[in-house]
Amino acid sequence: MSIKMIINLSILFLCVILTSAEKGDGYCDLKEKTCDGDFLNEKFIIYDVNPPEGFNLRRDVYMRFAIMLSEARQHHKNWMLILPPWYSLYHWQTTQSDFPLPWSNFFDVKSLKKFAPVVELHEVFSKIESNIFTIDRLYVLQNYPDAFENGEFRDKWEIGGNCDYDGTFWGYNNVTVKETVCVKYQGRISNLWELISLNPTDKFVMFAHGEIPLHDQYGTKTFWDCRKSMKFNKNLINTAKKYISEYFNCNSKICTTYVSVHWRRRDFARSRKKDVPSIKGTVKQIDNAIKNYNPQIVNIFIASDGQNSELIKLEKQLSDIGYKVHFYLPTQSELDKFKDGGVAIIDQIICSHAAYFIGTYESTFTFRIQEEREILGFESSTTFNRLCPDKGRCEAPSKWKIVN
Ligand SMILES: Nc1nc2c(ncn2[C@@H]2O[C@H](COP(=O)(O)OP(=O)(O)O)[C@@H](O)[C@H]2O)c(=O)[nH]1
Ligand SMILES: [Mg+2]
Repeated sequence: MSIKMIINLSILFLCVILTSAEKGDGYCDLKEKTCDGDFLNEKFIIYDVNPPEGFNLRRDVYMRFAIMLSEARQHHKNWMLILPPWYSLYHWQTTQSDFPLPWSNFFDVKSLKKFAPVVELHEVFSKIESNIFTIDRLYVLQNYPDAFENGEFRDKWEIGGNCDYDGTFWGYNNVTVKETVCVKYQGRISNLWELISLNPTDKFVMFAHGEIPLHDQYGTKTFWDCRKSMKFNKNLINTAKKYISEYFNCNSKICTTYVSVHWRRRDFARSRKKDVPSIKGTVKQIDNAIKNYNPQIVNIFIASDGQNSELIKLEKQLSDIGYKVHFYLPTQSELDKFKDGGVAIIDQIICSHAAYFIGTYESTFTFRIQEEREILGFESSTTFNRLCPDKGRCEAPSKWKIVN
């Protein structure tokens, strides 16, 4: 046996030990030299989402794939999930980034890796030999025209038809695909393995319209374990904590000194007119909620994508009846650093720690705040509250309680 072979074998051995040792504490990090063996043996899935979808729906799509990949590990499938970078989101109107942003800008990727075998796309780029990243097969998922065939919704998929990939490969121009396959798909995400198994030699597989496959199970312990692993980037947390401490004099997880509201406007106020209140209606509902919950509270934190003119009106009307209204207004350097995506997360963190929260009906931005509050341990009556329309029915929000 040559010295070179011995060294190679030792590295392989070390890698096996490290990978198994790491199982309890996360998955192999491709940046570690010891994981090179893994890169050769691993296969990779990456996905893209319907271009107009926002950040918080995309977080749920991530969870579907992360859970699918984490469960696959338990059946010794050597697949990893590549985290699709954030690029040019429709709602990011102040600071559109010219380049794709990695997940580490927003999340604690080490924590994600503790739950699922995930890698950033730039980590993969640094491992491949070519300048071009070639995806073996791109499955463009499409909805069936009729989800309820014979009145029944059932899991199914079918290859065929016409389709185009309508995305941008996360802003990269060095990405190509060898083969594109159109697939009509409905039902649980784990059925994607059936598709993948049709081409067992594929190493890099991509799914476009990753929002189409659904969670196998929603709200289970595994769901919440995955959700808990989605910790935010430390700088965002620290900025939010500093704000809470400064304006609401609270340094604990569960604050008692302010109420928070997520007031979703823009496309929501236009397309869901019957679910959202007017400014006057919003003021009345916030005032009633505080009077019922704790009339001592005067501080209100508002997170919103609303226009300045609307926010000024809302602030004035609340101040007129004795409240102190707060918004998180980033400095220019914070905006440059965190971008719209980070600022939105800071808004969410501040909402999450408030004594009482009122959200917008069926907004995924609101859902993510509610989940965070469940994780923090708030009484659910302080979390699952919504703004109602000025007139007409006001359905209670669904309560997704944590399972530990
Ligand atoms: N900073 C900030 N941005 C918001 C707020 N509400 C909505 N947005 C922006 O609008 C986007 C809404 O899309 P999405 O995350 O899918 O949530 P949804 O459309 O409300 O379900 C967010 O990702 C943010 O970029 C808010 O309260 N504060
Ligand atoms: Mg949305």
